[in-house]
Amino acid sequence: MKENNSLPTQQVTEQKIKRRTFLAFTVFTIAGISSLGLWKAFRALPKTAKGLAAPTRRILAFNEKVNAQLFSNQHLAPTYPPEAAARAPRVNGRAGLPKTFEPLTWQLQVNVPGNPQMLSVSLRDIQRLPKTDLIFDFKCIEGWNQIVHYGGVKFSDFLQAYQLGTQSGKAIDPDRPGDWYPYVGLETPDGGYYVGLDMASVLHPQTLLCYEMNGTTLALKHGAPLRLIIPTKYGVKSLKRIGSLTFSLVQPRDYWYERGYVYDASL
Ligand SMILES: Nc1nc2c(c(=O)[nH]1)N[C@H]1C(S)=C(S)[C@@H](COP(=O)(O)O)O[C@H]1N2
Ligand SMILES: [Mo]
Repeated sequence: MKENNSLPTQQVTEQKIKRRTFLAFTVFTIAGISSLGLWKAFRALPKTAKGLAAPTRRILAFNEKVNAQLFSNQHLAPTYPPEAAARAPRVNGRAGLPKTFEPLTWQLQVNVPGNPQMLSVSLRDIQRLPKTDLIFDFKCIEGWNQIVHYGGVKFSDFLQAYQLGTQSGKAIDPDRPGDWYPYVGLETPDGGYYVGLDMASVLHPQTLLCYEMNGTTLALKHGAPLRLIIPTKYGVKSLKRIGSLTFSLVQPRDYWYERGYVYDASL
């Protein structure tokens, strides 16, 4: 016996078309109204301190935990030859960079809990430490990226040289994370821009305190005299014009976190 596989032809009457049109309109209207309702209900949910609905912030916090577990100092961002670097990289973000700034009298202020203004470090002091060059793909959350060439001191070398970053006051020991201050906060001299970083990311070998770009003095618009470069995170964390560096037991304030972004901004 053979079955007839072809679909049965059907006479579609005008009445049917009308009925279906009506049905489609009704369904779409209800769907539209209810999603608007859901959206409104979602917006009405209690906000966390950081301007996001609590469930959104919970999801972001969960993702950050997963990222922290996956983080490793052995994972390096890809690097490139110097010729690949942009000659005049894009300038993005001017928060905390007023024109009135005086670079010649600048010093880096280092603070530890209970002892603010513990240490001031001049640019010369920093330039005496071993220099590291890094050519990598800089990524901004706004959706652009470009290969840039920065030069400076490894953050970890700086901490080693000044015996900073531990609660015991001893030199940082990679095998004793319990002794590290868990966070470092960086701020521009005027406090107009600020980021918080976890110590594991600060100790990553490609995290640099930079005073050079393309082999010459860093321009003010790119963060002179000293800027952070942290290739394991989006550009938002690479603070330009560091004024102070503060070790902390709690998450330091963070400019874009306060405006609803994830805290860790890791790639
Ligand atoms: N002081 C300060 N640093 C900052 C910003 C800022 O607004 N102010 N913007 C950040 C963002 S979002 C990006 S993408 C990079 C851009 O660095 P560039 O201007 O050197 O390309 O700087 C970061 N550091
Ligand atoms: Mo950015």
